[in-house]
Amino acid sequence: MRRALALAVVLLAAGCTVGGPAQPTPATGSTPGTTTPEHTPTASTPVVTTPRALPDPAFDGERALDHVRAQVTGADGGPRYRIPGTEGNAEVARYVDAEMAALGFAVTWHHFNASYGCREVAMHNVVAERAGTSGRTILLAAHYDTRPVADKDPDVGKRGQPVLGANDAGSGVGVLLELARVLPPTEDAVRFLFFDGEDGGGYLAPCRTDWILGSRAYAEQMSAQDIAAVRALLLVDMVGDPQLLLPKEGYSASGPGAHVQDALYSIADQLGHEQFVDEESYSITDDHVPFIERMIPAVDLIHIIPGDPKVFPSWHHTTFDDLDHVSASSLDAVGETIEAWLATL
Ligand code: 1BN
Ligand code: ZN
Repeated sequence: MRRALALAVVLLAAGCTVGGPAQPTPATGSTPGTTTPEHTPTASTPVVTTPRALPDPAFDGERALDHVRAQVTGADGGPRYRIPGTEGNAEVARYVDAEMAALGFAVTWHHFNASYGCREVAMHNVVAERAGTSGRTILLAAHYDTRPVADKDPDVGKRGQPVLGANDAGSGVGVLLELARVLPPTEDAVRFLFFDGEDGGGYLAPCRTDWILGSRAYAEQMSAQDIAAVRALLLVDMVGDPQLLLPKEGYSASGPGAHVQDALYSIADQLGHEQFVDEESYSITDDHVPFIERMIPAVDLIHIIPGDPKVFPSWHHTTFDDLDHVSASSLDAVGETIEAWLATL
């Protein structure tokens, strides 16, 4: 929400829609979109440049940051961890449910059980949908659970403590909740997926847990018809660092969503968001992978440090993943880019 924009956007691979049935009523008042002729790029089709005025982004990074604060702060003002199977986790699932319902979305919970640590845990993905008219669906996703152990903390004595997850969980959810408020009109249905059970993997003691449990459970139960209707899945994870860097995540770049990734980076470039680094980087086992396995075009926007063998920022999976490492301006850059991309559909 910074400035009036009148940009000519290269819409190669942006997948514009044909003007057709009336737009579904947006959940809240938002700028009416425009439509342009269909262009579905293939290897043999030429580059087509379509002049397009992007509407002034309505996304507000400060509001997204408010949602991050709300997640990490308990009713007593202390830290709220969102470890699967805990009350803090359920509280934030209810917070997401309430926020999305208040915006007019149809909210359901996808319940599943998964092995986590040494026991079976009841988990829940929160699903919120705005109906469309095109028969196609856009999926927007983030995980809301947090890691039970800060196993990369520089202080060995703190490695058994939980991660607050202001960035690693909080930032993605914050962006999606604010995006839901300003969601542009689309002919496609828009389904928000808030995943549980993403961040329990990679540590051994005392019992092994896997990553991406909620997204895997959700993708596995989707019908072939539901899968076929999905136009794209966009995942946001760890997008709040003041020094945010978003090179192109590898599985996204080499998978069926490469054209969606290209479109997003083109739009970010037009908007001047330098956090988006137009080079391919590491492949991350994140919540987009179960969808790529089902051949859905899926893109992960995740903070990776290009060329750094440590891959992630220094606060990752430490007790430093707190509000001091989340900035409204980075949330704004990511939210504005996704908002503008949605407006091209
Ligand atoms: C992303 C955020 N991830 C965890 N927290 C995914 C991940 C999987 C990261 C494997 C490192 C290794
Ligand atoms: Zn994590």
